[in-house]
Amino acid sequence: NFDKAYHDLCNKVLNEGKSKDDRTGTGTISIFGHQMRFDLSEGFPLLTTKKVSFKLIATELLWFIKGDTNIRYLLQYKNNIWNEWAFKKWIESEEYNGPDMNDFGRRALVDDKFNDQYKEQLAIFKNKILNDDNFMQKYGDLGNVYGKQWRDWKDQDGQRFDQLKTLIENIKQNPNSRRHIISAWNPTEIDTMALPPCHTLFQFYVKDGKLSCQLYQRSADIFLGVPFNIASYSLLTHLIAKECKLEVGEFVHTFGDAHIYKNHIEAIEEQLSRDSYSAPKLKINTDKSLFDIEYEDLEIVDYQSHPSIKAPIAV
Ligand code: DHF
Ligand code: TMP
Repeated sequence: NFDKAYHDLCNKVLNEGKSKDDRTGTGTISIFGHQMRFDLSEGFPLLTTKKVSFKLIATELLWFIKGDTNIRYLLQYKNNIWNEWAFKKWIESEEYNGPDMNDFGRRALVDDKFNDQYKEQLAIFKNKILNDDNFMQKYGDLGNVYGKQWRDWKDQDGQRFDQLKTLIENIKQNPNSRRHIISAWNPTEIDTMALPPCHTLFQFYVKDGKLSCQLYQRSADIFLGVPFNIASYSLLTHLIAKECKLEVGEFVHTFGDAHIYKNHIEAIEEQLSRDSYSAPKLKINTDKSLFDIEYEDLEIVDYQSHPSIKAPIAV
């Protein structure tokens, strides 16, 4: 049962984690190094002890696969998960002349009047990303984040390299290879990114006609990020397996700094008090290639879950 691996991680961090300050000023409890395994032939690992949105996960993954780094595509699917990091670049720019939005993530939590102003500015921002092409190109882009590195890595001579296409060709032609790797961590481009990649590097492994994937996640927000990351890489494994005419094997999830933000502890305890349901199933209702699949081709069936649990994200 997939929820158990996640609950075990939560319990380990709650019990053994040490208090650690972090970039966002929120404060965490953290451990360094952990691994979970999910056998994808047993079902699709969308957590059931809280409701997790498959739509947000799938549209984000398809956005990476397209090589897109601009949040307009996400907003077109009503996916708001990357807004804060684009908004931050906008309010720190020369052109922004609205009310002071410095440190908006933390101030919005403690100051109701500020929160109203922030909501208003964010709504204006989203509207301009969706409707103003120039503005979208300038301020909707998160820099050279995942999609760019997966599909259009640039070497020192400016030559482009498509890691994802190359990976798929290599899996097809030389399944036994131990070099099926994609890296989103491009050290000389980190300073262009709105957020340096958390899911940093992943490797595929083929045995007995089954495709497995292991992810190294350098930094993991256990309550908000990890449920998305598990499902996202599991979906990617299904999509690549289908493309390579393989069955799915395991998703192995390896962590560096795995942390629970201090303002998520109550939410996690609520989730841990719940019993899990059996896992849902993924259906891919198309024979399109991986590069052409759209959200509408994907379906999660038999997903029964407890209600969602809201918690603030650390920006
Ligand atoms: N920053 C931090 N501090 N933690 C993250 O997990 C994180 N993830 C990012 C970007 N920056 C981050 C990208 N992925 C949500 C989930 C994943 C994600 C960003 C945000 C999130 O807020 N999930 C909510 C629902 C959001 C909604 O419905 O719009 C949740 O309850 O799962
Ligand atoms: P950091 O760059 O200071 O490590 O902050 C990134 C935060 O975002 C950290 O809490 C981890 C979290 N995160 C995830 O857990 N999963 C993700 O997919 C992303 C993008 C971020």
